[in-house]
Amino acid sequence: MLEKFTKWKSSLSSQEGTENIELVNIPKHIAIIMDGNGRWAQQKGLPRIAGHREGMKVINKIVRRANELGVEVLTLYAFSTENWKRPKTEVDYLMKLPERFLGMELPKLKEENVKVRLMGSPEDLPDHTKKAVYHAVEETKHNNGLILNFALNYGSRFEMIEAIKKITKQIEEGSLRSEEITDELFEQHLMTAELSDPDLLIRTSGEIRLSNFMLWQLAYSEFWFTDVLWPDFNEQHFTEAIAVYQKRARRYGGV
Ligand code: V07
Repeated sequence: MLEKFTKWKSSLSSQEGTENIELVNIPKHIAIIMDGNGRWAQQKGLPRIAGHREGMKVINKIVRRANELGVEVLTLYAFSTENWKRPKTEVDYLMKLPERFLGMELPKLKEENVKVRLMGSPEDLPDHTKKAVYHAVEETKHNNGLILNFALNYGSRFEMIEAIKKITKQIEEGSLRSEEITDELFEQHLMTAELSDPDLLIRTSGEIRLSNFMLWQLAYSEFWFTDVLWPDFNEQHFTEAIAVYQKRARRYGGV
């Protein structure tokens, strides 16, 4: 039993503590709702966009740690279908973040064998945003390391309605019978068709709800909530969430 546990000391940041983490039973797919960026800025008397910019910097650290630990898929909720309701100046700023992030990080992501993937409706994004994200997807499509899945203009109910429409169309065309609708078939029509369901959901900033995020896919996932605001989130919090996941898995006799 003992050899299953390894003291994990970060090579990235010297101020970090050592976490007890098992290098077996790492969650394969981790999904994160990166909440609290606006609040972080407001608390500091800064404009909300300053929080989004700071939140963007956190992603690098988490991607690196996820890759080191052998996580297979990291899904990040970057922009929801509801976020269009925010003030135009904020939306315009948010829509610049994908190209900013990729402009700085794409070379490193390529080097680290990360595969960038998207989930959502890219059609409604501004052309400059689309261009940047499609370029990143194209440039990393042959990579076989960590899948970095950005939920961009994503909403779970919309995703499911779209799946129902596709299935209904096949029935109308006669290529499918309604008896053939199973959860496996439904899943194949979601935007996560090639991905496993998340094993662990992390939400920052103290909100204890799903907010229309991966409602189908999170049916059996472990949830970990923290009051920490996303710009303050770090590798240590991430490792703690994984450690809690592993403790729960052991308690339920899963391993
Ligand atoms: C956004 C920074 C992180 C905190 C949450 C909200 C603000 C990275 C991206 C991104 C998206 C797609 C992609 C590469 C990077 C991003 C938006 C907002 C809209 F292919 N951060 N980030 N996109 N924030």
